[in-house]
Amino acid sequence: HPEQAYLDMLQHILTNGQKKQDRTGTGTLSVFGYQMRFDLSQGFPLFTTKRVPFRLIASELLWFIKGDTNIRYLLQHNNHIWDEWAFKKWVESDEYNGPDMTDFGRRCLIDNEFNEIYQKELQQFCERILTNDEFAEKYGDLGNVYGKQWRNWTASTGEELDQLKDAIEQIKNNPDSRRIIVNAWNPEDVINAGGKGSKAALPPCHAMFQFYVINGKLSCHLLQRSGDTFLGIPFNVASYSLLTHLIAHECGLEVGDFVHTISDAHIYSNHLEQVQEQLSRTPKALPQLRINNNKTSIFDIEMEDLTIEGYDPHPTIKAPVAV
Ligand code: DHF
Ligand code: TMP
Repeated sequence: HPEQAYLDMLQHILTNGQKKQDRTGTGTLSVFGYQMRFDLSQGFPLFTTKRVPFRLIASELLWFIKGDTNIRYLLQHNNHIWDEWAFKKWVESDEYNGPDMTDFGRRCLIDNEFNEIYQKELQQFCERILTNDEFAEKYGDLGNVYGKQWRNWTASTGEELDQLKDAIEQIKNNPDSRRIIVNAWNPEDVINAGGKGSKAALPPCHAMFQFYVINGKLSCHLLQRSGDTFLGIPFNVASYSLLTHLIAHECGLEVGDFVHTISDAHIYSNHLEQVQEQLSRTPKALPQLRINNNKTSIFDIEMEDLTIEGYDPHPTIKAPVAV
């Protein structure tokens, strides 16, 4: 079963992972360098051993493809996966004068009273992003994250580069090229990222990807510097598989493999029970992706053009995200 590659990775980290501290203070089990391969013709790798919310993955990917970096678009699609990182910038700003939110990501897990205040504050923040243009412009923007780097990379000359569009042009016109790369890792933005005055809320985790065409099939290789294997990776696998499908659709190609290399592949110490639960389950048949045939360009695709058929996963497994 194609999903076994993922379950094997979780088991490999449980067995061979080293205890490693991390930026968020949560602690992980970690291995360095791991690769998975998914043959996309075998079904769409939206994992079935827990429910993975396709709608959130698709709206996040369309947000990247639009070149948008403001969480307002995500909130309009009822997608809250990036809230904490925008909220962090807001509560660390000089303009914030509400209740103390220092270290909110960890405190909300251990202090119920604080969690209530935090949830209220976060909800108000989202409401303000949705309704107040000026506020959204200032505090909804995550900075030079994926959308910016994919579509409007600013060169030292000031010129704006559209890496994604260029990659698609190369796939169409020069498919044997070994240079079809989109790079989100910009050292100018990343050095000191996350700190005050930095240019990105979180330095890109999925840092670089490359396409490969052979026998009329499009493959994609992603290099991810850091992977939260329980929460983030199922999203990343589905997201890049969707991107590969969309580009193949535009270019008149079939889909080949999605190859996923993760440098620091880790399981957070507060995800261990969830991982055990997931490993006790048997994968079911993978679903199929359908893309509206009346649209070709990936830049025109919207949520209603994408459907997942035959998805019957095991139930959701909840886990806290380390901020
Ligand atoms: N930080 C960390 N520590 N891990 C991440 O995976 C991560 N991912 C980010 C940003 N920062 C991160 C962006 N992607 C969720 C999934 C992906 C994601 C952010 C969050 C998440 O919480 N997923 C939950 C619930 C989603 C929901 O229903 O709202 C899940 O169960 O998959
Ligand atoms: P880091 O910047 O200290 O590596 O923390 C980022 C965390 O977020 C790390 O656990 C990896 C995880 N992550 C993913 O796994 N996938 C993603 O798409 C993103 C944005 C983050």
